[in-house]
Amino acid sequence: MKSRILILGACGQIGTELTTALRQKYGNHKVIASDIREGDDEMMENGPFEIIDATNYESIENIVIQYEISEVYLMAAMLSATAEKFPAKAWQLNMSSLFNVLNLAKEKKIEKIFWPSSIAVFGPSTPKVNTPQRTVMEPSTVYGISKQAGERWCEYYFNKYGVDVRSIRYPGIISWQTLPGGGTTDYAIDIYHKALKHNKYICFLKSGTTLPMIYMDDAIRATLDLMSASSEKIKIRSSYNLAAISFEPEEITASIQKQLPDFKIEYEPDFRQNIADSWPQSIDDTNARVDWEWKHSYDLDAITEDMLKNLGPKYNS
Ligand code: AKB
Repeated sequence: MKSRILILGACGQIGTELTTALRQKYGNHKVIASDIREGDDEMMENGPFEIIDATNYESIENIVIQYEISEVYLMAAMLSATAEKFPAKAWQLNMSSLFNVLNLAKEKKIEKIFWPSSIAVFGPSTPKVNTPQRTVMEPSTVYGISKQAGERWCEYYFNKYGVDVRSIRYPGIISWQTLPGGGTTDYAIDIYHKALKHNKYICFLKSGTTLPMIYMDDAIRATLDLMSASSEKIKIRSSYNLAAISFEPEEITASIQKQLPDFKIEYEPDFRQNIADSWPQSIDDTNARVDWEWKHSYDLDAITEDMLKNLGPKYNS
């Protein structure tokens, strides 16, 4: 029986930690990491690694056949802020990579897919507080439009072709191992680096901008739990709302100041403010909690403690 896993986009923020977690769970040789570029030493040395362009169907198919892959985690994507600068490229990458894996499953070359969606599927007309699973969705960003269209296609491939595709609408993900690239929620990571380096952070969002966030450890656990849940439990084949905490820049600042009392924040909002303003402030994730027993464990102070503990040595703090 085929039983290997392929991660597309393994060198990105989520892909890096997902690769480690999957290798710990299933064994290094069972998890094939891939990206358009080589990863760090740990990524390259701990298990198989292949260069794959996720927009190229044949190059994915070759690796699927060569390694007898059964599951694909498609983590390659262009995030919200970068996608606003390169709309056509973002649409091409985000959609064609998804069609490639959906079609591989339709043709029974793989058995299961994980595809990440995002809170970006919601837009300015969506209820902002405790945003329900099913509600008005009129995303105003290229990234959000691609994620919403992707969700529709996932559900379509499940209903029409029986493709076992599973998905989470990730909030902003906070992590220390790999820097994020080109997202709007990235400020909540950058702030820790700048706190340790300069004791000051200039925030590209204005004060009072509340956004839903989650710690990487929780996000990875949610992903593994969703993928290992039995099929009958997965009632939603578009994408599950997922929540942990919500905060505004003042609150993360106050949390950091508990450990670095002299830390200061200033505000210089840029184009990312419009993106943040179009997104929910908090998310209702009852379906995930009921269907596959999702529960987060990190609150803001626990995140701050772990971030500063792990990033401190990098800045000699
Ligand atoms: C972004 O900010 O673009 C991402 C996301 C919320 O999907 N972190």
